[in-house]
Amino acid sequence: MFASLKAIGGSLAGVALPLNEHDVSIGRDDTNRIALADSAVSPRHCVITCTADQIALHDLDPMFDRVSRHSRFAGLAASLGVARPLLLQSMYIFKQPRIGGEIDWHQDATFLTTQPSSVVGFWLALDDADISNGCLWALPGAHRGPLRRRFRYRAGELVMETLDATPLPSTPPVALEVPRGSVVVLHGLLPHASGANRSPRPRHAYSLHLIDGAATYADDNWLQRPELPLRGFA
Ligand SMILES: O=C(O)CCC(=O)C(=O)O
Repeated sequence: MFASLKAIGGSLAGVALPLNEHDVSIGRDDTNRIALADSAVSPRHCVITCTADQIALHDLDPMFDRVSRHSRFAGLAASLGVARPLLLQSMYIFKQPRIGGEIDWHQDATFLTTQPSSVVGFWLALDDADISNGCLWALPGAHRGPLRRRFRYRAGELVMETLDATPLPSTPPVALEVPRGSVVVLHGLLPHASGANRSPRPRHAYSLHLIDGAATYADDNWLQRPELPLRGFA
């Protein structure tokens, strides 16, 4: 199992989120089962995602397909004015009791760039999320600022490129404490982060990122889906 996790982690190193070096990205193993790491393997937290050629839970797994294409998510996207929603990327995030690590401040558009920017995150709390088990944090109003970084291919290499060195505003961050079953909607330019899970309780979440098909998807984004065309909510 560890070998296949390493292989998957290698192919995804740091792509889905700004993972710390101890975090483990996991996906489908050699036999196409979802591969899970336990705390012996992952000292921090675990993210289930898919290998580069098996991109998204919502397009690969019937249960995640059903949840992701629920009419309430479709209605939410419509109410946000997303003209032609395309479900781009999804992941199941485990923040395990006491060992779940923090996720640094980032903007989702760093990883999923379109012109104009259109990425929206739907973050579904599968457990009550609070400060003690590593809830999300956000900087209110900071989505009005620039996109600061891009994680993209340059000359065949994945690089983190600084676009705008404007520091994050000094506004106090707000903890997005939510009960299980809540959806947090994340604007693609909103700087957000999450804390470590120092509690005895898990903090699981399902995160789905969509873009507007009316925008142009960058051809140097880390995530390209040539063999798995993007679909909307239908
Ligand atoms: O669940 C987390 O801890 C972070 C999730 C996140 O940053 C995202 O879904 O964009």
